[in-house]
Amino acid sequence: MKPEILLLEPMMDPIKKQLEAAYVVHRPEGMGVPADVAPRIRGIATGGGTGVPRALMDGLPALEIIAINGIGTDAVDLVEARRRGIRVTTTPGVLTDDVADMGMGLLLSLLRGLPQSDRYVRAGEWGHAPAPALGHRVSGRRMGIFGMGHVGQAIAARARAFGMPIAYTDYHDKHLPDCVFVPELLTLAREVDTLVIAASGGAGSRNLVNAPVLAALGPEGVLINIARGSIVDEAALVAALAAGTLGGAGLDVFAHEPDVPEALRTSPRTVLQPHRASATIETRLAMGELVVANLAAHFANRPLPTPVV
Ligand code: 8YV
Repeated sequence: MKPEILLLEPMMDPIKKQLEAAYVVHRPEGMGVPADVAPRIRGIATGGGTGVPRALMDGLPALEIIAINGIGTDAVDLVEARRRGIRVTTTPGVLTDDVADMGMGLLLSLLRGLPQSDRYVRAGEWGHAPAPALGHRVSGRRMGIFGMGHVGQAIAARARAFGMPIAYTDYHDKHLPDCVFVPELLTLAREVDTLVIAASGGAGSRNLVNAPVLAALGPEGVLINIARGSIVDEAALVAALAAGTLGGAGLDVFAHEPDVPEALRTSPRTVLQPHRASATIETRLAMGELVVANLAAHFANRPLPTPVV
């Protein structure tokens, strides 16, 4: 008999087909699982942002494995997973470049005003209405990276090609060439004009990018977030953008997705994306293959390719 699993986020067709070939796949409406199905669920495939709500986890007594289609584990209670002996896997490595690309894309879009100019051309305004406002130079800006893991280092590699001096904050000095380690985030924000968040989400990083950090970035400073919305005090961000004490923000992630505060949606100082940093065909296929491989290994009693728990 095929094991039964929950699929909590849509996945690409070839991945979905592989899952359906190997498992009885249930796609719950919202997060509600019918009472007769819940006791039979042995696995979950979910996204990094969606994770598994604790109430759902608690209602699945036979749950053995959570395969996250992403690298973030902040939406899964890992302590509880360990306690219950539930395995947890992620998809490291395969999405690093795409996420870093999105970070640079947001930075370029924001500072060069690409969305505004695109709208201007599409609207047939070119030659008929005043040109969009001048943008700001990207090359040579002072890059600060908060969280120097794989994604942070991929951003550093790109920033280097843009002639940017690079500084970063992390738990400890990683002794990286051409990158200055700054232990305090507030100090980092004072020393740079471009802050890219590439840190992990979760309780340890909640609201660390707060009003003082945003004020330290300053009116010429910009914030780029391709990590987790929870890391930013969103109310403080809204206030700083409205007051012009922060120059701008390029955001792929938000505190309460998919809800985005109206002030961010209407601000001329923002460029926004709906959590899309890993959303390329190539990467989503590679991520999905890892989800499939982890589930397959688990149900065949083989070592998991990319376990976290
Ligand atoms: C994905 C993510 O958008 O890696 C993560 O943790 O949040 C993203 O890559 C997501 O996991 C896909 O649902």
